[in-house]
Amino acid sequence: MKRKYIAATAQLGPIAKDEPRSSAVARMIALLREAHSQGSKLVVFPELALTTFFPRWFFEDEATIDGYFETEMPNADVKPLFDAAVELNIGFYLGYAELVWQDGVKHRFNTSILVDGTGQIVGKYRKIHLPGHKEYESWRPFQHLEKRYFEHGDLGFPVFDAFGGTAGMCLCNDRRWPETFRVLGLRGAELVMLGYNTPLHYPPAPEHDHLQDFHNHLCMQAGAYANGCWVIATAKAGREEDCDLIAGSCIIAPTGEIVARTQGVGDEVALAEIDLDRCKELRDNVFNFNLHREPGDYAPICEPKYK
Ligand code: ING
Repeated sequence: MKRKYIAATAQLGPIAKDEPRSSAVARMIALLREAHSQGSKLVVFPELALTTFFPRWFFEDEATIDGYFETEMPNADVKPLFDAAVELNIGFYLGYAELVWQDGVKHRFNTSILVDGTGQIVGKYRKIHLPGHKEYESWRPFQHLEKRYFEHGDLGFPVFDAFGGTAGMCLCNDRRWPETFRVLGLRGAELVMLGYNTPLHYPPAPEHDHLQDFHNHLCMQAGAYANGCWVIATAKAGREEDCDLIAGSCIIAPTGEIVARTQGVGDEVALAEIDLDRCKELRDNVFNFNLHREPGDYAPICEPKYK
């Protein structure tokens, strides 16, 4: 695959609580075709793109919770998306809730995969920075129970030889932590893909609600610039089950410039031609890690958080 090609962010509007996976998949196939018709070779879908953002509710029933998870990937519901990608020879990033059994123990992760134009899964990531809380908190207008439903990702921040270069992934809250982009940057990531579900209202600090779009782009533009990488970030957006989710899906150049973004809060693609060779403009100069980094002075970054 060449190092210069058209890529797309494929934003999804709300997915209703009772909306079947087949509906979300059909919507994503339509976006895939739209992106392909405009020359795209790679499409990034949101975090948890197959269902509504279920961590907004408190569930006790195990079967209800498990109903939001995929036990195999691909599976019958998602296969049409894989088939469309193969038909169009287009790669994609997909976020979903992963249920996996390891040594007889059930594990649940907030997961994303990279799928190439032949339908092969070429990379997997499990969300490391889980926001929100573990127990029901009655004061909140809606819950954010990612710490209850997902385990801390156990795959680290891997990079993959894919899409013409070195690609990495993260998920939603990960993007707010500079360490995410720096670890991927140190591993040579030229392209970081991520999906997000970000409520407009942040109950612990409502005085920041009007800053959600600013903070969304701030952290990713900084991550792209400080690590000389492209960022493609895709929202699940709009008013989903009475909860407003921000949009702002975008493609960010290694310079930190937003070169494409969605305009609405529904299903929408935005495209840009990305040139992976542009990463060198930063990585050979202002962010030449070998020349300018001083890890000897960074120890506190890696100190354990509990004394
Ligand atoms: N959602 C949000 C995010 O990090 C959040 C949680 C919202 C944290 C607003 C801070 C402020 O974008 C997910 N799914 O991580």
